[in-house]
Amino acid sequence: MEKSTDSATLSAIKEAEKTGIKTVWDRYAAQIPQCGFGETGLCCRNCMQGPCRIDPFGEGPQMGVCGANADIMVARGISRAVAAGTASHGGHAKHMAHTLFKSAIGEAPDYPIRDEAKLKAVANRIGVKVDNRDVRAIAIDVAKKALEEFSEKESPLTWAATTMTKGRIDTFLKYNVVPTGIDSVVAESMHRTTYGVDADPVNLLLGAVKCALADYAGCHIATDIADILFGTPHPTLTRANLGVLNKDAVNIAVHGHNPLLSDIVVQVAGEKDMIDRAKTAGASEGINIVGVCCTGNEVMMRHKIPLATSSVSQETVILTGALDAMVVDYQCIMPALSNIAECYHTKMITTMPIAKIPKAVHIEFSEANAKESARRIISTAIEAFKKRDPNKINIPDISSAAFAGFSTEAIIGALSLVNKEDSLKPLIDNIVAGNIYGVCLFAGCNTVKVTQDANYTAMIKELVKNNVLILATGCASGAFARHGFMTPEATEKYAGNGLKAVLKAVGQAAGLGGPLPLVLHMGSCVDNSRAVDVTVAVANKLGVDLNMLPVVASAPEPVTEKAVAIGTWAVASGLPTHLGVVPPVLGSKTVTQVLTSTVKELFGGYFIVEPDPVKAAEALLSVIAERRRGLGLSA
Ligand code: SF4
Ligand code: MSK
Repeated sequence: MEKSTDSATLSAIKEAEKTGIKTVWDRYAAQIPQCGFGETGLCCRNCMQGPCRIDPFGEGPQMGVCGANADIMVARGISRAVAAGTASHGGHAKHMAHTLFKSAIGEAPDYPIRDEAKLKAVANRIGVKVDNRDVRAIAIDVAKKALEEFSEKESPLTWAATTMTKGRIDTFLKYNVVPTGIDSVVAESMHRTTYGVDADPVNLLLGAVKCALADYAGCHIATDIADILFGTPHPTLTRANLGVLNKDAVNIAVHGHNPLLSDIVVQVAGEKDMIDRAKTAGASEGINIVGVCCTGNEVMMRHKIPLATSSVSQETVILTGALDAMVVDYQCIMPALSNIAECYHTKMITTMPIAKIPKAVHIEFSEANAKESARRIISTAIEAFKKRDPNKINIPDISSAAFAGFSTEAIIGALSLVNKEDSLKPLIDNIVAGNIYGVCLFAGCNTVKVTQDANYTAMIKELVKNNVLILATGCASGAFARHGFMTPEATEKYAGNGLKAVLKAVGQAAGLGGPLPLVLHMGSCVDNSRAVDVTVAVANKLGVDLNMLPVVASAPEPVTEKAVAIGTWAVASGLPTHLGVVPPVLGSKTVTQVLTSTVKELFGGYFIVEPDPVKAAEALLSVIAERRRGLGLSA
């Protein structure tokens, strides 16, 4: 199998091979064959009588020591993955909420409220009084409401209940999957999956749905507060791929998820004193911040920061030999980075108390001294720059233009330039007319198990040819950005006639002088909540529920437990959701059947597992056709 379709990644891999540095692809090769029990979800070590394994071929044991069968093991495994994903997004959201609170009471001076309009819109939505109140008072109430979401309440999670359709909420109530606390439902999931608790696979899976809906609320909180503190994104043009590293600048990569760190690093990197120090150290072009993974998305869409790479290829940024510091917060950061950094002058810098990595420098980051920490981080990078080995520099001269930052507000704003009175009308009219055949949200990662980006690039071509509007978040948008799909030129080249005409009309009305990019970049993984907001607005306008719309989701190269949580709430929200990698469920026919079929009767959404990208696109097109027929539209 080819390792990547991205020539910059391939060039970096070649460099690693030359110098004998092991990358994710080598470590994966060393793991082959991976354990068949694990791959099918048939191993359990939830207690010390185990580990237990079930023979998928029916010859060996069919039960663990306690009597747990394949269905129980697989359902418990999925449920725990969703809980871990929810804990991660929830942790990120809680961090944001604490910072908003500290900002409002004057304890986080580096985090002013930058988007009062967003603060007021969120306050209105969640029932916080706005009229004639001081911004700080509103922010305190919004932050408190957000923090209340984490422990168990009497009522459903506000950030889920106020952002979904009524039909969805009725469905969630009907199946008793309404979460009342983000942390509490994670704890409940851990409880019900521990030794000797829930042994009913369907009940376990419904528990996973409940937890996933808490994940959705966490994502939405994180998006809302990021916009309040750092500004709601609007379309901006930048570049993506390893060619964005600059040999004449101090290069600093920000990697992870939370803009609380990366946004401040970007701000401080623009200070004259910092730039002068970099220049004095010999970096004639000052400081160059580049992004990796979701924190890269956050600063790309708010500050035009170029995206170096994402997900599976994160090590390649160090392999350029021109990276002076890799600064990380949390999530999706390979521990291997610090080993690779050791082979270069690159300083690996951790910043969060819950995410330390051996051999990295730890510069603790707190809201009270954010800019000060950022200055220390940048100074460390400048010192590292002085030790660069020019012989090791190998920056592939490869990058693509990329438009980023299509927040819900930006999309609605662009549409309202076409129709002032009724901004959603152009979108709905074009869906009805078939110019937009359907909508596909691409999300999730790159995995070492798939040739990097191959699924994304093959699927998008099939879908847009058939006039499917593409939204993207997370490392999905990284893949599209690196391959030039987030440009108007890609619209001209790949979009079907109907889609092209719509993207041209909106692009021209928005003053771009050409079409909108082929992919509308909505942000980081937590910003999948933005895609829900647009979809809910359309559903409410049409007076239908989400499970009737010609909207689908796809994670063609998923990796993380967070992706499992997002996929699960996408399905519960009524979206048919494609996975390009088989999750560890095949050991249970019951669980596989529930996730790919039975769940449709309950929520309308379901998983479509298809590793072949062309077949996957065909499957999504036929789902869209079915949904269109259901609405009485031409299919
Ligand atoms: Fe084995 Fe049951 Fe313990 Fe799992 S919980 S390790 S199946 S005894
Ligand atoms: S960073 S979760 S590799 S999308 Fe959000 Fe990328 Fe997947 Fe992490």
